[in-house]
Amino acid sequence: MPTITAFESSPDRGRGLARDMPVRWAFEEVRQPYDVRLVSFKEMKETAHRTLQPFGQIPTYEDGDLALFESAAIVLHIAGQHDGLLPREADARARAIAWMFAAKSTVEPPIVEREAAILMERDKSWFEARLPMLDERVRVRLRDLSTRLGDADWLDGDFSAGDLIMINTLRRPAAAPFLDEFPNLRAYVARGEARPAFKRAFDAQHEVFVAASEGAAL
Ligand code: GTB
Repeated sequence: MPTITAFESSPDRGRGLARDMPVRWAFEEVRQPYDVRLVSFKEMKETAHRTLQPFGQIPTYEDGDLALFESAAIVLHIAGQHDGLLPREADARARAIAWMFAAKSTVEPPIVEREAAILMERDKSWFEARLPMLDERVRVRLRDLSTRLGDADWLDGDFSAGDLIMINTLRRPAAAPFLDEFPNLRAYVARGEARPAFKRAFDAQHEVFVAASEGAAL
C-alpha cells in the first residue's frame, strides 16, 4: 500500500488546502487505498524526511522502491497506474497532462505571488500600491481560463488529472475573491468539490486536523 506524508497539524485548519489534498483526491478517484504518515514541522526539516523531499515539505509518496515528491508528479504517477484520471487515447492523455502543467506553471504562479504578498508584505509601504497589480495578474489568467472552459463541465472531455490539479489551484484562498467574477469557474470548482472522491479526501484530511485539535486540547 502506498504511503504519503501530511502535516501532523495543518496550518490550513483542515480546509483541504495543503498539498496532500490533491494526492488524497487522486487516490480516492482511482479507489487506491493509501496510508498516511503524519509529520511535524520539525520532522519535515530532518535528514530522514529530506531524503524523500529535498525541500523539507509534504507531501511525499513511497511505494516499494519508489519514493516521489511534488504533489502534481505524485498525482501523475497515480493517474498513470490506474484508469480513471487520464484518457487512454494518447492525444487526449497528452492534453490532460498539459492542463496539469498549465495549472502549475501558468495559473498558479500569480495566485501564489498574491498569496505571499498578502501573508508577508502587508506591513510594507508598497503593499497597497502593488496589490492591484497582483490582482490583475490573477484576473488575466482566470479570465482566459474562464473563456476556454466556457460552459463545459471539465477542461477537455471527461474529468481528468488536469481538472483535479486545476481545481486545487483555484481553491487557494488568494484566488477566491476572483471566482465571483467568473461564475463558470466557481461552478467548475463546485463540481470538483461535489465529487464523492473529493469529499472522501477532504474528510480524511479534516479528520487529522480534528484529532490534532482534540489532542492539543487535552
Ligand atoms: N511544490 C510542492 C508540491 O506541490 O508538493 C509544494 C509542497 C508544499 O508547499 N508543501 C507545504 C509545506 O510542506 C505544505 S502545503 N510547507 C512547509 C515548509 O515549506 O516548511 C502548502 C500550504 C500550506 C498551508 C496552506 N494554507 O494554510 O492555506 C496552503 C498551502
